[in-house]
Amino acid sequence: MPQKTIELLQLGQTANLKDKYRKGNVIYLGDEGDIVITGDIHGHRRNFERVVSFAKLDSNPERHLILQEIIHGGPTDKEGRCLSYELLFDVIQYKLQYPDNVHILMSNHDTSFICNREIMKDGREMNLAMRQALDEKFGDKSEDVKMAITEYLLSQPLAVKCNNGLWASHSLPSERNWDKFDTAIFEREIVVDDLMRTGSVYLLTWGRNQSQKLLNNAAEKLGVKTFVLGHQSQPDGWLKAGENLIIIASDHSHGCLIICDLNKSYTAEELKNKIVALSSIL
Ligand SMILES: [Mn+2]
Repeated sequence: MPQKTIELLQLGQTANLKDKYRKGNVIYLGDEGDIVITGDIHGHRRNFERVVSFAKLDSNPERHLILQEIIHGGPTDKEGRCLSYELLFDVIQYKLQYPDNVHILMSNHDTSFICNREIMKDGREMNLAMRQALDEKFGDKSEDVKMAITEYLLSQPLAVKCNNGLWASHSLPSERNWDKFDTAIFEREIVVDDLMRTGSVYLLTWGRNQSQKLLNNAAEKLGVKTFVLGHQSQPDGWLKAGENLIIIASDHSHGCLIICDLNKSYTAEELKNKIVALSSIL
C-alpha cells in the first residue's frame, strides 16, 4: 500500500516534469482549445469533483485545466488530523489520466510541506495536521511517503502563460518584495532555497495585496495582459482585484472557476463573464 502510493507520486512527478507544454517552470499554451482555471482547493473534494465533471476532458481533448493548492483543509480524522493528502493522490491520478491537459501549479501550502514549515489556516497548523495523518496511515513507511510527496510537490510548474495574454499562477510577489523577485525562477531548476523566505518561489506563492502599479510592472516584465491568481481568500468566490487581475477561490460553497478560449484575448473585465459558480455544476 505505501509502495503503490510512492509509485503514484513518482509517476505524478514524472508527468509534471514531462508535461508536453512545459518549458522551464512554465506551461506555455497556444491558440488551440480553451482553458479552465480554478483557485485554491484545500481538500474540498466535492468542488474538485464538480471541476472534473465540468471539464469533461474525455470529450474535450483540446481543453486545459489548471488546478492549484490541493492540500490542507477538508476532512479530518477523529483526532483532527488533516486528510487532504487523499485528495492530492486522486488529483495526481487525474493528471496521469490526462497528462497534457491537467496542469497543477505550485502553491505556498505546497512549499510549506516541502520545507516542513508551520502554516496556519483557520486557526489550525496544517503542516503538522497532515503529517500526523500520514504517520497514522502509513506507519513506519510514512517518512518514505512524505519524501515522495515532497519530490512530487517540488516538480510542479509555477505558472501558465497563454498566447492570448493570460497568465495564471498561485500568486505574485507583494509590493515590497517585487525588487527581490528574480524572474529567472521561471526558467531554471528550482532548489529548496528558492522556497525559503526571500527565495523567489516563496515570494511568488506568498505575495498579497498587489497594487495596480505592481500588476502593471509584472504584466510588462512577464509579457502578459491579464492575471488569474488564487491564494487570497475570496468569500464570494472571486474578485476583480485590479484592472488586469481576477482572483478566484474554489475551496468553499461559493467557489468558482473560469473558462475561456485560447484564441481570444481577455481583459479582467471581460473575464468576469467567464466565471462559473461551482455550485451550478452537478
Ligand atoms: Mn495559498
